[in-house]
Amino acid sequence: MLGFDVSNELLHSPEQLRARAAQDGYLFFKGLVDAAQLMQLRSEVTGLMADAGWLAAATQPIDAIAAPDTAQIEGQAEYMRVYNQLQRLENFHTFAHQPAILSMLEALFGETPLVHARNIARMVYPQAVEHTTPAHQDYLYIEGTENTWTAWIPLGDCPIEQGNLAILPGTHKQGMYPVHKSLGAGGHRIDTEALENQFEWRASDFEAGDVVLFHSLTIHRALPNLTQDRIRLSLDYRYQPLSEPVVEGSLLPHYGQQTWEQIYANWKSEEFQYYWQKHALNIVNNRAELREKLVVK
Ligand SMILES: O=C(O)CCC(=O)C(=O)O
Repeated sequence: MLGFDVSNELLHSPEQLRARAAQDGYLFFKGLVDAAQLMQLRSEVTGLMADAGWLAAATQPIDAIAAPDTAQIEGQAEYMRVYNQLQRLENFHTFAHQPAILSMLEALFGETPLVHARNIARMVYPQAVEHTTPAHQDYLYIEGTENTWTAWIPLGDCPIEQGNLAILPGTHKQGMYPVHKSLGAGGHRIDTEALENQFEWRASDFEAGDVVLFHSLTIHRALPNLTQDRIRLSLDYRYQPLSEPVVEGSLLPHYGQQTWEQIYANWKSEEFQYYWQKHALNIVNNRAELREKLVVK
């Protein structure tokens, strides 16, 4: 599989940045975010996993090595117990406001970006390959403006075999594709076989600090985690132009199992609490029929 094109040289050329984004539907940057802060967050997340007994005895928590013969699967009770603790980490949410991401997006959007509040982390086990995130377009789940971009950021170095994100560049130009019910994040899969004559999948190894961002209509999926015992850890943060429509769900905690008040309970700073309330947002409803129309029966 071809690697991502690196766009760092476009960071100071907004027009070229916009042209590449319009052409490919994704942008990949080496070392865009602060690797030391990212590793601090990794140590907090893996600390929670170690406390929960998820990691192999006599290993360093930071390495996220799974205890033998275990798999935690997103949505299941034990996964959610730890995930809800992760959701209360201040650094997990504040990291979405990394200045380098925001200034790049300001150039891309030509206006101030809105950081969605519904931040997501993934803890993906090699023993759960059937739950690998299937090919999909984020707009199905996010709605609001199509001009929403997801930043996918592994929590540390992440070689391709840990199950990195793969992208089908150019697929953001033809609207929404039909979906089939599926296992894995989101629960719906686009059948990409026919598209692969026209478009080519890309994916890359990541070093701590590398970021890939993609448009809400760009088809992407996760590759299987083919390692023996390494848990793939990654972040999904979402952004859109401040003036464009946003649905309320994008401003609520992921999974909705706890309130912002509970999430903020032990935070040290108020700077990034309820930050979106400072803006007069264009809040719109979900289109209830969107998914209904796209699911192939
Ligand atoms: O990291 C993953 O497995 C899924 C990420 C993704 O596709 C998404 O959040 O849209």
